[in-house]
Amino acid sequence: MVVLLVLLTIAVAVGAYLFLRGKSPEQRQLPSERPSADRQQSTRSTKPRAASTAPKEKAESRLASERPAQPPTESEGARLESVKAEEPPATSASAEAALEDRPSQVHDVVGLRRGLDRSRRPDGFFGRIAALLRGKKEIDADIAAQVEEVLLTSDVGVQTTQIITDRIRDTLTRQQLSDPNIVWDALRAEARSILGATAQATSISLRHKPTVILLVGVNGAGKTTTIGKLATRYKAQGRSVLLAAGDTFRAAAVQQLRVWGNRIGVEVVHGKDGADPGSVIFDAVRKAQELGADVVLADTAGRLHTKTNLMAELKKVVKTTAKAMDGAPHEVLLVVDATNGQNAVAQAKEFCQELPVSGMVLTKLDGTAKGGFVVGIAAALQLPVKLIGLGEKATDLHDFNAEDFVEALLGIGPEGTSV
Ligand SMILES: Nc1nc2c(ncn2[C@@H]2O[C@H](COP(=O)(O)OP(=O)(O)OP(=O)(O)O)[C@@H](O)[C@H]2O)c(=O)[nH]1
Ligand SMILES: [Mg+2]
Repeated sequence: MVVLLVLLTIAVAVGAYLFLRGKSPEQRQLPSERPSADRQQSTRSTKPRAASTAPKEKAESRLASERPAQPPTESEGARLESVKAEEPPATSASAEAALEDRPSQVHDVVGLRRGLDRSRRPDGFFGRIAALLRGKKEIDADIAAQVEEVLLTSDVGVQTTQIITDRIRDTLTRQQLSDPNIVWDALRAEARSILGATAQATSISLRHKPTVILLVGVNGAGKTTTIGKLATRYKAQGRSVLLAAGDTFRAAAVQQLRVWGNRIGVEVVHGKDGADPGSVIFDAVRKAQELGADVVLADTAGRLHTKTNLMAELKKVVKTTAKAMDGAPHEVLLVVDATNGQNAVAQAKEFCQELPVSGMVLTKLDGTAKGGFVVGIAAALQLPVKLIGLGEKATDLHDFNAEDFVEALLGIGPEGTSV
């Protein structure tokens, strides 16, 4: 009997072993370890999953583009040189486009948003409008007036604020006006349309050899710093750069430019204290031609737009530069301190009346909560914003792109707002 029982137990054990061996590892899992067919189905097919991975992918691709450009290695530099040597002369529009400042055209929305942090805080441009609209069942006249006030106090300007709010009232139905998300989207669309309209030819073209870029603006706007940032960028792209110390007025100005020059490893052409700024820039352009340099970045002394003699001096600088090279300066960039708000708009208008300004550089956007200023000044001057400064470091210079900027400043609606 005992023997029979032992034999039976062995037979059952062997049978169970053989049965289990015939199954796949997956089949051997305990039911509780296996994802249910329902769960698999639901994660594969529902929209929330698609929606939650898309921003991650976007963020990753943006983060990849966020990395600062590294200086080319020796071999990369040589490659760049040979590519440049092989380039045919720019004759057609497409050839010109190929010589645009392409490598810097990265879409760094993450970096932009970080730089615009003050504007996105609860007490900033984004935060204040979002707080007004969020959770509202109805956007009544009172809220509309408060939105207008935020736009006005964020230096969007009276006229532009009026245009934006009128358009929103005219285009949205009564029902749409009671939906905060729709109102928010309409605001974003207006900002995009205003900035987009002035955004043609925003890239700085480097098709001339050398391309001469003159920076002008009021005192302390960030001209010299922007030159340092641009020189860093161009050098990292393998281009040869010369700096012209056209600020012969301020005692420490040449030294400030030399510090940048030494740091980046580019030559600074300068004259004696009090020298004629035009002649310094003339010399720099001629030297760049001799050396076959790609870019001349010319600094000028800061000046108040109201000082007619100083504005006349700048006009002379432009004329003298043209004598050094036909068509130069190829860009006259007006550097504007964004923290000066509407004052800066008035100053900028005066500069534009006196000089062939080709675009703006808006600096210190990291230091203001009034990011709406960018929309205001672009609309008031009808002048492209070419670059924006978001800090003091060499890498804190961004190409301006209307889409990216609006995304960074007003991205995500009021209900899903994060400030
Ligand atoms: N936070 C911040 N500071 C900036 C930015 N651009 C320039 N600055 C700072 O602004 C100050 C003035 O910059 P400068 O480049 O000397 O200005 P400038 O227009 O050459 O001044 P002048 O030569 O006196 O007319 C410096 O302390 C810079 O570091 C920016 O985008 N963000
Ligand atoms: Mg300066």
